[in-house]
Amino acid sequence: SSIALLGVPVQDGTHEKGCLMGPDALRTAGIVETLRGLGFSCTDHGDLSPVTTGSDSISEPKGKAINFAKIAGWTQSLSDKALDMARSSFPLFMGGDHSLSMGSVAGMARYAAEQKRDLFVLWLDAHPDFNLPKTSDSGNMHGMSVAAFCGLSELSGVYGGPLEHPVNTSHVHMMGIRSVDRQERDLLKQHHVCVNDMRILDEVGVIKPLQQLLDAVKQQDAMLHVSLDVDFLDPSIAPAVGTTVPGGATFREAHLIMELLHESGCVTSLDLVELNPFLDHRGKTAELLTDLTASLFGRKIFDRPTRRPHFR
Ligand code: DIR
Ligand code: MN
Ligand code: MN
Ligand code: MN
Repeated sequence: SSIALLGVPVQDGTHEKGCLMGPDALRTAGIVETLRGLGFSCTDHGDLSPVTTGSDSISEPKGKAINFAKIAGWTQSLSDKALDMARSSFPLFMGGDHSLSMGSVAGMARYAAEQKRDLFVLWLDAHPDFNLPKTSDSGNMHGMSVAAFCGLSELSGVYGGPLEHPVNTSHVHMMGIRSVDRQERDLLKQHHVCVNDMRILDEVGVIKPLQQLLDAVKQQDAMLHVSLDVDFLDPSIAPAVGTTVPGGATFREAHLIMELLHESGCVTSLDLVELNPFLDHRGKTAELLTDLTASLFGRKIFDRPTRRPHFR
């Protein structure tokens, strides 16, 4: 089977600059070579360019949504490219900030519809990213991705009109959540999103909530998109992100999730997002993301390379 990598160097969805270097940091960490080493054929499609959307075709929403037209340009470009990549391979999207999921997930939902299958999303993040322009305190669009690809009408302008294949909100499963805005919380409840916050991982661990999702995916023969925000991980192991939140997933929790996902055989596409190499220590976060990706594609602990001493 073949993996198609795409860099999406968008950073207009966040306030902190540096995410545009994320794709190159993952390449430098050896993501292509690592996947080839696991026996996959792996093509790097380079970096995506956004389409320029004429201001007449963009209806800006009421409220705060910084760089709305630019994000619309990335989203529409990426949705088409994701659909195209999915027809021939497993798409792996390298961010870029989390607004990229507006395009990657929408594209995968279009592909799922072509296949007459449903799409589930596993959202690994400290944040639910379920804000709307009218609920967001920051106005940063990386905090609105899930609301967008679930088809909430306030954000349909990023797609140039109502979304034809929105993801069902009850098909979105979140893990690692520990920073929720007040009005975002009300929206999540209203739309029946499955939110496993950090407390749930503390109490029952990662296996049970993950198994619930995988059972649902298997039962419906659905597709599964995984979206991994660096801030899902504890800042002590993954410092290279603009929005660190204490108390994140540990190294072993993260690898266990990836190993279980591999064994399920359910995953059909992946985002690696919010990596800001400008904030990293000697590429350690890029290497951790590469190692987690390797676990998702079947690498076992005993096959992992030993890392250089400065990582200990
Ligand atoms: C916050 C932070 N909820 C916002 N979101 C982040 O700006 O809407 N998502 N950092 O990853
Ligand atoms: Mn580049
Ligand atoms: Mn996020
Ligand atoms: Mn986040």
